[in-house]
Amino acid sequence: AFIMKLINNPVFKSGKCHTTFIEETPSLFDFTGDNDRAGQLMNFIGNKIVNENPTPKAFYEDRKLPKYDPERKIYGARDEFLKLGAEGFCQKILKEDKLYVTDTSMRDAHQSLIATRMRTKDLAGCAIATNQFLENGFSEEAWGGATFDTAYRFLKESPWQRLELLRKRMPNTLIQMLLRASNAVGYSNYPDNVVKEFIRLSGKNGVDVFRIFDSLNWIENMKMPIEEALKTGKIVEGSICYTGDITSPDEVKYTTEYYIKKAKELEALGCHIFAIKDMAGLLKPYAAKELITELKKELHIPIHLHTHDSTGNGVSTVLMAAEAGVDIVDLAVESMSSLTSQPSMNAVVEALKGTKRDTGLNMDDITELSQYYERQRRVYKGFESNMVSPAAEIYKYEIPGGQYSNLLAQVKEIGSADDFNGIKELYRQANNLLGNIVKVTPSSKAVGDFAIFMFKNGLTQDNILEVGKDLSYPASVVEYFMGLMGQPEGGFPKELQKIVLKGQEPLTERPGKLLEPVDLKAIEKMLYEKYDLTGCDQNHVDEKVISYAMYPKVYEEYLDHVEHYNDVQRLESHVYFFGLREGEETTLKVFDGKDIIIKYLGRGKADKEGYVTLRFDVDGMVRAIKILDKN
Ligand code: 3PY
Ligand code: ZN
Repeated sequence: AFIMKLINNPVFKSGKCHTTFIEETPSLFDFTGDNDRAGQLMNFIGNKIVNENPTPKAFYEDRKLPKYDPERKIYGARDEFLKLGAEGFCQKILKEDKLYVTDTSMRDAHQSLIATRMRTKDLAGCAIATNQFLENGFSEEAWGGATFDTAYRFLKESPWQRLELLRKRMPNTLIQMLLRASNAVGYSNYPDNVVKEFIRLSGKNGVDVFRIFDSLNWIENMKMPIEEALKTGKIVEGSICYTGDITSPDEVKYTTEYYIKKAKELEALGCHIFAIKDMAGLLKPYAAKELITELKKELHIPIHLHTHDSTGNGVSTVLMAAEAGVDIVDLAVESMSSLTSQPSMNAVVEALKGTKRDTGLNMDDITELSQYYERQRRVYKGFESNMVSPAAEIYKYEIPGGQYSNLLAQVKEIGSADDFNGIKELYRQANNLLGNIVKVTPSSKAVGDFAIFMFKNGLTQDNILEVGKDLSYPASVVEYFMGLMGQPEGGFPKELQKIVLKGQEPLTERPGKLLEPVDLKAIEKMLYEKYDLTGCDQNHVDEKVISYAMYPKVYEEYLDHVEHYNDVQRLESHVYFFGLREGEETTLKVFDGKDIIIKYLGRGKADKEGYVTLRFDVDGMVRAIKILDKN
């Protein structure tokens, strides 16, 4: 492109140019043709180098994918599901001794350990191997929860493309997602038509298992999403969040009977599987034994256990549950496990090897997978939480894993790390003041926001009704007391509700029912007018429309990013986050199977306007770009 520009330049053609002609003619370097993908990506990388990474970039060894046997024919859980249907397959699981395993490495593990930052490129890099190694397992949790908005927001990639790619690379594996009932993959209730359309598209485009929970365990909020998920023909897991401690003599609310009652309600709604979702890792080993034993007596569908290892008791909890007959458990491959993530798959696989509950997974296979994640995880070091050891005190405070590390970061911003103990105690008090509720996205946010608010305003559970009378409360707390998250077990504490709502009338009905439907057709029209959607089939247009409906601002920022820099998801992760070192090159796989090799040659000094010229070698051609130094 450069040579063409040069030989077609009228001054160059006339032969009257100086030796400095090239340096003095910036237009020669202006590659803004519509197929100038490399130019856009150079700008993206250049910006990372100049503006976002002041410290020298670390060295990352070449990306090494896990080894697998390309000849091996796989017959996995998805094949069995396609043969037997959702109910048939789940009933078959119920009869088997094998402990089925879900690998959470592609969703909850990185959500809990590295702030949901793992990119599609890294997930896709081990997807074929995962499909093979998980042949005897149940599913790969790879979608939903916080991964949806994070993909657009921080990774500038489409979660739908991630689903499509993983679907292709894991044809024999059930892909599982986490759905926050009427909150879909968002943080507040959406109108019914949005939730329905989102579920339809998720099922159509690759999700095989829907795990559905409500942040207050309010079944009323779960009915419509369960019904819609059942319509897709996929596997539906109704899930109840574990809170409190069934083994404590003081537990009067979240008792074994509470969970049995909820589980039966979900079974009656037609769920194929019942899941216990222990998002904070509160289910102690002996509690797991009791709970699973009692649930097994009452239910006629398999039980799936989800827990976190935040307290350090995760593997014990899983083994006790296995002993009591749990059918499926969530685990993460070793290098993505423990602390705020799931318990280690490798540990459980080895512990049960040769026993009646043998998982059927192969230790060498999952070690290979674990080593891959270990290599990739290094790139995400900046997103690791400060938690370096388990914290059994979580039993007391009931703070979900992800929130625990978040809260620590928040506390450091507003005060000193020493205040953390005080904040944790306020979190406990805030939970009581809100009515001792289930704490999981988004209800956990209300508790966390409330605790910070109490800290800043010198409030405690003893003085709040007096001292806090005239304060205005955080949005999430108001939303909670308005009934916009649903109804908590046992109702709202009335006195505090009055103080917070200041005369507003709270809802008593399901919020989704009252919210005005979103005009999806109008969004489609707007997107067509504003963006180039040529080549998009209706399915892809529908994905765009629903993404906009749920996250208008975040989604538009993503579209603008794509327009400006093109598709960045195929860049290697260390290049995406840190750019290139001088002399370093990266191979970019483009969709038509072609590779572009981009090498960073070096930079000049900033000019008067503050622009820095960066030189690259793109497929053997030297190209330069100018980036404004914003520092
Ligand atoms: C989510 O909603 O993203 C969760 O992981 C809740 O535990
Ligand atoms: Zn979880």
